[in-house]
Amino acid sequence: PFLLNVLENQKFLNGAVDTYFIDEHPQLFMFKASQNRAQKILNYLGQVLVNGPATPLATNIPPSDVKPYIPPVPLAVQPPRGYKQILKEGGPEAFAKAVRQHKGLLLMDTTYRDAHQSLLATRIRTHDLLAVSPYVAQNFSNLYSLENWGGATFDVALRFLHECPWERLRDMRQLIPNIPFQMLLRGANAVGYTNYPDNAVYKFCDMAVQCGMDIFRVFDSLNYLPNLILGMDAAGKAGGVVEAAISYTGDVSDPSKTKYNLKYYTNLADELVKAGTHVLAIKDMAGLLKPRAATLLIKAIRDKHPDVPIHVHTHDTSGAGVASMLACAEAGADVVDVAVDSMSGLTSQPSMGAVVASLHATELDTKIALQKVSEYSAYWEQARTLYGPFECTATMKSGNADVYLNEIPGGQYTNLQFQAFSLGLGSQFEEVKKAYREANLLLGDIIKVTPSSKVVGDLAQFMVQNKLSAKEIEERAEELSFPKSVVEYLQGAIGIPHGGFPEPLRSRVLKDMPRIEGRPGAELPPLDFDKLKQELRETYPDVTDEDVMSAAMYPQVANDFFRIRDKYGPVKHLDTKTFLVGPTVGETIEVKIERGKTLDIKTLAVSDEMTAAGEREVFFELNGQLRSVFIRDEN
Ligand code: 3PY
Ligand code: ZN
Repeated sequence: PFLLNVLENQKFLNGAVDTYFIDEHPQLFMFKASQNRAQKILNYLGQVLVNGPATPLATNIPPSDVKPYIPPVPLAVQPPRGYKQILKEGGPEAFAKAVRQHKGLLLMDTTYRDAHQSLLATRIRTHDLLAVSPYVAQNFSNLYSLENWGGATFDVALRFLHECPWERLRDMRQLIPNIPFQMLLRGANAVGYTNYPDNAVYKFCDMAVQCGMDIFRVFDSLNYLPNLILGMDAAGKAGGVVEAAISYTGDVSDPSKTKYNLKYYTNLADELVKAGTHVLAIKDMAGLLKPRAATLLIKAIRDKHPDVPIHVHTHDTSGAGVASMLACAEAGADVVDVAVDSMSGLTSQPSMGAVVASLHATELDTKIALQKVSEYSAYWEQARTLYGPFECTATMKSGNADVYLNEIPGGQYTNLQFQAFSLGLGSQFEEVKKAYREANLLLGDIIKVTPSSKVVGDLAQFMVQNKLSAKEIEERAEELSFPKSVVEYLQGAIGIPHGGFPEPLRSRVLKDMPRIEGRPGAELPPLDFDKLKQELRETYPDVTDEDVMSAAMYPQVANDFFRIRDKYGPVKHLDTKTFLVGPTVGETIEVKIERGKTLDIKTLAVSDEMTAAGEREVFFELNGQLRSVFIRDEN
């Protein structure tokens, strides 16, 4: 109909429009594509109606029926200037300087990444992130950054949400032009669980910057300097702000804990500053940094590095998160991480509203309006109910200070609790936590964060499942068949831990297996992206360079994603309840597949009868027209 309108348009027919009009508006000729997309979406809806959810649901809490209220924003008004503009105009050094000179406390909002990674198994969809993004741009222009990418989001977007993480990043960038975007880069592991060839890490960072990424928090799961430096160099060469992170474990306020003492941390800070980091991050992934330790640690680093911005990350697992972040601020940290109130607490970050209110009218005032935080929080309070199937509060009812004993990182804590409860054994989680502590000591008391935390977790589960004590593990190491991650860790596949590998455990487990000396990625041959692209194009002729990078990170997951995308189209446009559990018969949903193009889909019926081919017919009204799809009944 659009095309006909154009051909009837007198101005167009008179040639009063420039000759590039059609070239510049290819969408005028895209009927086939959008019909195709509509058909694919109907196939998806039919599939969920006939065969149930297309992504596994973890709890029996259903998604709610709410349409989260989005506080209005003035449409034609540009969002205020933010740190993104300072970064754009002056580059990373100027950005770091402005951050260091800022008088009050700056905040990073983790709501778009770590908060839901920790509370909702990373399942928040692009749809719900974008809905509130214009509000964030208008009202939170003085954030240091919005953490909205990396970590587990990349894998989960592809694997469970059937969306492209690169598209998510570009879409957010369009709506939030003024706040720096921040991602979590697992050093030489990029956004995966293993070391990648160096060229893959460099190219990954490059593409992230092209899609709108600004700040790279680079960590290594063993604080292994060569891995850290590789990630820092990749982020820096891509033009990003390098935020090298020291992963924190132990307790610097406890004199009996000597392995990770102040000296260890200040030495590492020296190395990272020497390597040229723009900002120094303390990554307290398990929430072990008590207020008194925070004061000691931040003061010690601040004294040695008066000019480098310090940014602190924590988790609120014990409940002491707000107190610790206030202590950091007072001791000289420039930025701390918070999540909006309704997405904060427990294994997530401490509450934004609590920090904002606590510092109001002090020298460290964040200059963020509590009223705005509350409106933003109200949105997420409702949106969160859509994710009932992944809600950690299905099992987690309170904070838990036992994290100081077991040192389990936030996201993993939630996962292990979920797993233990789903096994239905009352004491299982207590046993796993106890075993986790023992496994950590067996492995030499290591830094625990993705992927080293998985090594410790796997060993802990192995001990619980096989009823093995720490002593038995040591004594019977030669005959036991350890989890793959544990063996690879001991081989040196993710780097070298502080203080070296545990002996005699290592020799007993590995026997004459090969060992990797030094930085693991240095031994990997470069990844041939052209070849990978050609291979993918044989099955998926339209793959983009971004798709190729997804496949480099997660070969199997990306392939499954391409297949699902071919079959079901842009399911990211569906509202979350419909995406998870399908539409309700008799209900009409609106699916905006692009600007100005909305599908109105009414679900009419699913046939009771099956065809000879084992298919059911599902009937819809699509923009007023009757349509049906045939879906194979897999039940
Ligand atoms: C991740 O690697 O995803 C983390 O959040 C580590 O803390
Ligand atoms: Zn975290």
